Amino acid sequence: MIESTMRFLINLGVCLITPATALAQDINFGAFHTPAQFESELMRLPTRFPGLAQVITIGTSLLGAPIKAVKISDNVAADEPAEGDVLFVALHHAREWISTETALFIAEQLLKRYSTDAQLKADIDNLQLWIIPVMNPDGYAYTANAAGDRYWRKNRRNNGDGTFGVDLNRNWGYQWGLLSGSSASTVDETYHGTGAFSEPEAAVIRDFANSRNNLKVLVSFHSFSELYLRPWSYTTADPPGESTLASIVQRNIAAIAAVHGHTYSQTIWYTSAGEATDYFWGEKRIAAFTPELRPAGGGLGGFAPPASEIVPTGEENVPAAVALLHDAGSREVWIRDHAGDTGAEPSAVWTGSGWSAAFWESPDIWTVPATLTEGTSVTLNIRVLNNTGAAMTNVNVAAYWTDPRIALEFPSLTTTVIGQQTITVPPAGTTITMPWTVPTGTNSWGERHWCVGVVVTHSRDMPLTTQAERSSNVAIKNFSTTVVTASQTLLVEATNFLNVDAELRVVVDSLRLLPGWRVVVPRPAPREARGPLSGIERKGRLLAATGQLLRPGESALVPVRVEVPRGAVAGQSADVRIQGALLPLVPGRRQVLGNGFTYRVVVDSTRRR
Ligand code: 0X9
Ligand code: ZN
Repeated sequence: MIESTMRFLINLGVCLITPATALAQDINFGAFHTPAQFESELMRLPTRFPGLAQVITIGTSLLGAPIKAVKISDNVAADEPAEGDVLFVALHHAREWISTETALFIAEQLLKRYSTDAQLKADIDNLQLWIIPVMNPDGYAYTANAAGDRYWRKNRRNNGDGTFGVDLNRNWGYQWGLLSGSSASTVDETYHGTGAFSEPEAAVIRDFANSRNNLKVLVSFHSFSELYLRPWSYTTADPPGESTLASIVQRNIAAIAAVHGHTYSQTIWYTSAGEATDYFWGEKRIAAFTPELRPAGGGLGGFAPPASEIVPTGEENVPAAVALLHDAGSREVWIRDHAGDTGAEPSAVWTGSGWSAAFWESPDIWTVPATLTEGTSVTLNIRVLNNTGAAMTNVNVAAYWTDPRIALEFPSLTTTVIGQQTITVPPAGTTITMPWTVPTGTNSWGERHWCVGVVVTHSRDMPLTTQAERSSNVAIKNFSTTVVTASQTLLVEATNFLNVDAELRVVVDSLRLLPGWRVVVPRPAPREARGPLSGIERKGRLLAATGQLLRPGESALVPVRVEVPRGAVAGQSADVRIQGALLPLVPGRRQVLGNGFTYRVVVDSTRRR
């Protein structure tokens, strides 16, 4: 009787005290969580941080377990597609428990610091952060099950031959199946599965990432060895944009080392094809990294370090995560992609028939003289803007040129360095100059067109992609080494690179024409066998000519002429932008032809109307 009364009182006491303390109670990282404890801590975050944290189920594992993501953002219940997205994933590999603990540790730290760290708050307010701490729930359950195996790596696919499991970090669709640190043998720890994305766990993360409007960076946490890896994984060769990735890796390694003195290394001694970060960089040019957490060494036991390693591992990885959020969420130093660019990313989007803005026409990149004669040395001018209100020191500005028909990203394997400077950018911005020897001859498509790209990097504001329209740190400018006079006709060449018949659409943007100037696009010659022409249409400042049908592989030359009024003075000039697109005759997406070009048209003394 006394005993039961006592129990009642104790329980009552617990009932009275629990609600307040449970909300305030931090997660205990003094021991590895069981999967059930982990789940309950995860589900407690939205209650502890209302309006800021949400847990959603993004898909289901092979054996039917939910795959969950913690979303951290202001207005957390609303999807804000204009904001950038950041994705952290852990536990591709079941036994790498410290990666899961670290993902949860980072989530809790960000949520706790949000209210006191104004910079972090601003970045989170400007982003949607998604943390998927357990990508492989079936494997996780198996490693925690006494009847299972603490050192299980793969998922729990029954391969049908007495073996189980696919290595989820060999199942991604970039270079999938290449026998480079990836195995076709079901029994192997690196078995790649029956096809790219054969495993629902990898497909769920891929689909979730693709459903995001504006994914900027991916971190895939693993253990162990204390490394901070970047693509490529499938080969030891450098990827396009290697220096962009390497700068981030070095900055993050320094941030990690500053906490407890553990300096993570940049390289691993083996390759792995079908790995997650290769997919994101290879397919999408989204910066992606693989930190391999503590410990630095050890055999199998390295996957089960002492629980006392959890907190320091989490602590040293928070600053690198915060730095990536700032890269993604802020715009400290930047260059405009077009005159209307505010720094928001993307600065232009494909609308189905053209780009919403000419992002290859940065007003902050120009030459003196403006007219380019091949082989001559000109002065390249670059204006760098500063959004912080204070001088920014140690800003690295790198300029490159390339053949825009080969690659339109900076840097890439085919870009040539024009120059590189480390500068201070005052609040009002600054313009730097460097000499550039104008390329001679023609590009790979036989055109006298070249593209200059500029990349601005600061340790607090790094580019997360090599593509101008998706990064305020990257800007490009197309140049033509041909100057046409107003009496000449431009011949614009377009090739149908699709494998179906397509209608050619040429759009001429007369935005910069002086009053009275006119662009003339002759009606394409009729081809009876290929249907009627739809002719020429004028919409605002755009002149569009459609109707020319091209077989696959076929090219057309479209004449474009600029007519100037009688009063035009010799030497006056205007830039005419020309963009081509292909409209497939079978249902399909319109395809843009290259990035378009801008011709400089000058009035010469022999002009006529
Ligand atoms: O092999 C893997 O999937 C990763 N290492 S782990 O010990 N956690 O399994 C490394 C993936 C990244 N690999 C390279 N960058 N080569
Ligand atoms: Zn791993």
